[in-house]
Amino acid sequence: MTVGRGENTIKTTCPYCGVGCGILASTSEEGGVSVLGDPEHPANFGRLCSKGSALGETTDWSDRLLYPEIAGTRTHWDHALDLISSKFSDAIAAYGPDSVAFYISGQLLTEDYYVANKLMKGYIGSANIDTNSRLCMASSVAGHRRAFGTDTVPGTYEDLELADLLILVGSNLAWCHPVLYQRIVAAKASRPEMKVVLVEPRLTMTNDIADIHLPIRFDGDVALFEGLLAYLKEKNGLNEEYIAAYTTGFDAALAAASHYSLAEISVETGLEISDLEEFYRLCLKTEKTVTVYSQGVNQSIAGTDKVSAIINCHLATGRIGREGMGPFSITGQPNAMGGREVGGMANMLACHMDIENADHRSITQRFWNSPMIVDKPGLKAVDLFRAIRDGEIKAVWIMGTNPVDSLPEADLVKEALETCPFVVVSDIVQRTDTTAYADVALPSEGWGEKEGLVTNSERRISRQQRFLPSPGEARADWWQIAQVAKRMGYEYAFDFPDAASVAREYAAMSAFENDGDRDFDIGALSHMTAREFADFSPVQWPFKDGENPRSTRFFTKGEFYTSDRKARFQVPAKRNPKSFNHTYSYTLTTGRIRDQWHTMTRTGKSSRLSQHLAEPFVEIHPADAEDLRIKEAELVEIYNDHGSIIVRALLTDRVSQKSVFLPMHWTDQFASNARINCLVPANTDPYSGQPASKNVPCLIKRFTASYYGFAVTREKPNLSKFDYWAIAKCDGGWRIELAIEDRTADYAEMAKDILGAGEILDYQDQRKGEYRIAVFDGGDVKGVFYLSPTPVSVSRSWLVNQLCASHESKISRYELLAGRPGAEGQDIGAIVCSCFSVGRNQIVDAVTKKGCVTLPSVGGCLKAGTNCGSCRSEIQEILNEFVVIQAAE
Ligand SMILES: Nc1nc2c(c(=O)[nH]1)N[C@H]1C(S)=C(S)[C@@H](COP(=O)(O)OP(=O)(O)OC[C@H]3O[C@@H](n4cnc5c(=O)[nH]c(N)nc54)[C@H](O)[C@@H]3O)O[C@H]1N2
Ligand SMILES: Nc1nc2c(c(=O)[nH]1)N[C@H]1C(S)=C(S)[C@@H](COP(=O)(O)OP(=O)(O)OC[C@H]3O[C@@H](n4cnc5c(=O)[nH]c(N)nc54)[C@H](O)[C@@H]3O)O[C@H]1N2
Ligand code: SF4
Ligand SMILES: [Mo]
Repeated sequence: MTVGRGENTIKTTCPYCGVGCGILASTSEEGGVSVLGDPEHPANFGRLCSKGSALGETTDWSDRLLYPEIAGTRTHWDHALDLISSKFSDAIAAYGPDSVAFYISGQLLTEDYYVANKLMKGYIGSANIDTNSRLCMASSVAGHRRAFGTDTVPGTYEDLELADLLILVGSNLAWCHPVLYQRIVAAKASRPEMKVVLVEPRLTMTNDIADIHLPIRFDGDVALFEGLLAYLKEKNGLNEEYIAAYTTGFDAALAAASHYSLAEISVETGLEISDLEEFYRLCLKTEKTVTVYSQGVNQSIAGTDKVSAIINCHLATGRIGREGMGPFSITGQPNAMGGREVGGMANMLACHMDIENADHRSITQRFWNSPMIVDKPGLKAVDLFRAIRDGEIKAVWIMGTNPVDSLPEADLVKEALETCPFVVVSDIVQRTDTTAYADVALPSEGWGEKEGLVTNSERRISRQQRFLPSPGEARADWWQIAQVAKRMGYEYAFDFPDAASVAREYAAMSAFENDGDRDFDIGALSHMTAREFADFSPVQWPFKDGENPRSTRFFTKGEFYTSDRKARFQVPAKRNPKSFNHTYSYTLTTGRIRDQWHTMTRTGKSSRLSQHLAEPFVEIHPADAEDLRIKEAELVEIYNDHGSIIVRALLTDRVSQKSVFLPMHWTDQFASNARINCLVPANTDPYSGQPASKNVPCLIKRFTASYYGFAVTREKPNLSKFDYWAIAKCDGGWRIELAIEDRTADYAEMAKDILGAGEILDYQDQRKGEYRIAVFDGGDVKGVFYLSPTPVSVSRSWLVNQLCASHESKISRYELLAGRPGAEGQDIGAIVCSCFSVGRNQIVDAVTKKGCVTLPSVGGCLKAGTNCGSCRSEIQEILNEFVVIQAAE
């Protein structure tokens, strides 16, 4: 895991979250990749989280799409590109430019985004190009634009450390932006007076740093912040000078906010009046306040209003654009911000210019010297896939995203792709739920193989660097688009020799006729030489031609990007609390887990990352489980009018009663039936078009399994016969959870399907209905399979390491059948620290038997938590549990 800084070490940027950490990557002679945090990168100063640290385990070529394919058969690039250009051109000729579409991704590099956007909006003449940022950042973008006149994040990461009050709204920072979370933990340790408030319906690991947790009712956020605005006014806590000098619309916003009594706000937010008052008092007296928000805010039918309600409070107090102050929308994907800058969404032009603005359209068209320029927004993601389903779109190109899993009404997306006459998918992985529908699949270069720019949450542009050979015939995404553009007749505008030339053109565009009336200006990069591009150092924008790089904040003294340079207060839509009530008994919320990234195409390849939570699950309150007669670790069916899925029940009071939490990650590649988006209706925010993925009505019932199974196997078996299965990578093979409904199923037959043939050792307990079997090949175990009428109870963390161990002795073979180590061995329990594979039982032992009562002492004893730190909040939770018990004894 450690790397030196030898000659073959290069600087690059992490391809996962929007923190945008700098990485030092090295390759060994055998082709292995190891990574370290870059101590000089201003996002992470050397830190990395569990996902970043495991990057070296995801760069092998297994599962990769290596060659272009037409209808699943390998073909030449020329054939594939010719076919795409003719299908797109034919559709445009027959049905017009709006009959084709691109659906792209915040995980593409800026250069990819720029070329795609240029082709669609300036040459094809449609704005039917949208991105998965629609599911992610669209409400923040809409909220920024209507308040500031442009999509600007005013502050920097440093502000989060300098704040005296940090309000985290709908953000599970500890798991989703772990390095930024670690920076806050460090800041709080050095300035204990800093207060953190967590506004979050569940108890998440982020609660570890919270002084106050406000377990808000789903979508109660607008009420919470409107209540705050009214309170600040009542207590003379507003900055009247800032309001008067730099804003308009305050009176209307205040009038709307003052409409509700504290008692009404208490009902809408589900929070006690005393808790509301405590929070509001803290806001009143703390000048240095930063409000960080993420998907609990954006992914809502009131997402844009939530953003506005938050921004209103910052404008009204003048707490914006100054050290330790401001609203801070944190981005999810590595280049979510870059995609916004480059106009990757259906309702924007490049470089933060607006489709609706005739001057901006003219600037864009003249800069590109393009035959046309769009003058109306295109279809946003949800509408785009509906249009595909309805036959309006004849050809679509999907790039760097997996919509069959990640869009709401996901089964409609399947139907749409089945119906669409021509589907192109560019991906790095051969088999995803989306490539299954590709007429043409194009192999893209992945992280480490491609090069270009990305922008993180604080407007800092960094570089992803190439340091690995491209597998097979994989090519850069921008190259693929440029090749098609050339074949469509636009050779002159898409003749980019390399990524640097794309970056230079884009930088020049940002400065073109920009006299300071557009925020986004990176003109200084327009003269970059190839060498400077290769050695690119992270830089925050704006970065104007002739200026030196510097750290900047926006709006300290107004200067917003509206016609009168004043910010606009917004009036959130009138709320009808009754509209939150639905006839279903449960509310389902969806989100992320620590060690997986979205649809798991990359993190799912790392056996270390796959051990933390190895199966799709639902967090359900013990009281609800009792009502539903569901016991711990049984399987449950979650369903509604849209669909149904089967997952494992995890009983916990981290969720409140009548609400459940499900992770978004599992796909048909990793589980039989756990694509949560087949349950999520496509309800969208009226301004941003962002789907409400966080507040989904559902019902729950116990899944009646006659048998539960667990297996570890060397080979990946075909599991389609089972009613439930989930598979995860482990060292030397796979770990598999199973269930079947059929009482009469044949044990031995099942075992053969899973383990194959070999020397058998088995055991059957007829009374309990249990069956256990291990199959050997000489001294190696091919696999072990356990079957039971109740959830299988074996030591999974021990078993997943047995595929790589020798099993010559009888004793060790019987231990395998027993499913746990003998007296000598240790059952380490569920993995908590994935860097050093430290399990829960080991930590409990260290606390209860070895006197480790602090995080550093657990680290000293077991190394747990000493590398990336992503597990520290979980260790702290175990400490809290057991140190308190010990103290009480
Ligand atoms: N490990 C990991 N990290 C990631 C990712 C990943 O896949 N895995 N993905 C990245 C991406 S693209 C993104 S966008 C970010 C997302 O980062 P986050 O937004 O932090 O993550 P989520 O888990 O989607 O949702 C955050 C929380 O919103 C809460 N919530 C639900 N409804 C409401 C509500 O009405 N109000 C409030 N206040 N809260 C609510 C949920 O309980 C949940 O805990 O993470 C990024 N980082
Ligand atoms: N219910 C629910 N749904 C959600 C969310 C939620 O919280 N709840 N969150 C939403 C959010 S915020 C997001 S960002 C989305 C994410 O959802 P997706 O974007 O669909 O998820 P990923 O797994 O990141 O998909 C990226 C795809 O690109 C491929 N890929 C990786 N690198 C490259 C590359 O360099 N080039 C190309 N061409 N392909 C590459 C990967 O193999 C993978 O197939 O999900 C959204 N959906
Ligand atoms: S916090 Fe983790 S996932 Fe995010 S950029 Fe840093 S190392 Fe990558
Ligand atoms: Mo996202």
